[in-house]
Amino acid sequence: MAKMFPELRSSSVITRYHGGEPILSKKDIPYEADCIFNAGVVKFNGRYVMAFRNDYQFDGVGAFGKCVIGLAFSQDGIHWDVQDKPFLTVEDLHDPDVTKVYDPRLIAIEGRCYLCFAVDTKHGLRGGIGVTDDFEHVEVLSLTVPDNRNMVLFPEKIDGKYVRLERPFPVYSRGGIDRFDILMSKSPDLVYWGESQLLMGVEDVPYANDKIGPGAPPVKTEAGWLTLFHTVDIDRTRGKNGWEERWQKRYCAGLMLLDLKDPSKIIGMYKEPLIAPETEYEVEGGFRTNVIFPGGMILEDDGTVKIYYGASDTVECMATARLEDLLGLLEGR
Ligand code: BMA
Repeated sequence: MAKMFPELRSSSVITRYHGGEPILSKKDIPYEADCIFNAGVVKFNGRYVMAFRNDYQFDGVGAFGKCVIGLAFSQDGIHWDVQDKPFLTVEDLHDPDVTKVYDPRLIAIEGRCYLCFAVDTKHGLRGGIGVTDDFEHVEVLSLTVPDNRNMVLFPEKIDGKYVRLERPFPVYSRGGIDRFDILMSKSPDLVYWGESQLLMGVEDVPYANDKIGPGAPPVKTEAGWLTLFHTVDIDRTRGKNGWEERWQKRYCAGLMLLDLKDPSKIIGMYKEPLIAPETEYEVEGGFRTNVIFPGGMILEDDGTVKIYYGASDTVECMATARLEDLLGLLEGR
């Protein structure tokens, strides 16, 4: 039987903004919206940009009829002006196979803004990479084969190549259950990807027993690439909430450090969750329970780190920490 983790707590170096109150939720959206979560955030040309997921038209049972990606701008990374229409929809992809776009991440590379996103199709889940220069249109550069998602890009080329972290879903070869790991691939042009290799297995995370996946795009520090990932532990005794008959998973945010020159080397990992679900919004205020889903991390000039995460698939929240405190958590350095 899988190991259980009854109590998981957030690190004391983390401070939740306003005690865990959302920084963005449906009341802030000027068009039809219900659940606002799993956002990507980047600092780009002097302002903060957020791409967020909006699930709406809840069927009252367990699913939403619509899901779009919205966009917001901010001067301080906390208060947001939401654009008056969605940024990326299923229709924008002009592909009859696509049924849903969601879970965006934003990355600035060489003066352009890139978007990674998940795509559900009638033939599997795919990971998309797009680029925008005007924050009106997205040019889609590539889509993975199924099943893969949770992709993040590094903010610069390493050894002349673009690098991404990703999370395929190898169900067939993993015993028919969730045992999903983080892989890394490289590309000369963001279109053709290869040199794929395992970065971290779920068994390498002491507090996960189900799956892991990339979270926020890596941030460059003198010590290495600092990055957040999500982790899932499952406990079969967990029960019902508002969304599903049996929601037995808990999502946390994890922290690791990758070698600057060779990011396939993990040079530090915090052996406990950086953020575990604890506040009302995170534990039971949403459509799901116990979900922290990190999608953005920004290092400010004064050494403060802003961490953006979806809480229980319903609202977007933020926490801060000092870079030196985050680095101090990492074992193996
Ligand atoms: C994952 C994704 C995320 C979501 C999480 C928790 O599989 O679908 O978008 O936040 O589950 O429900």
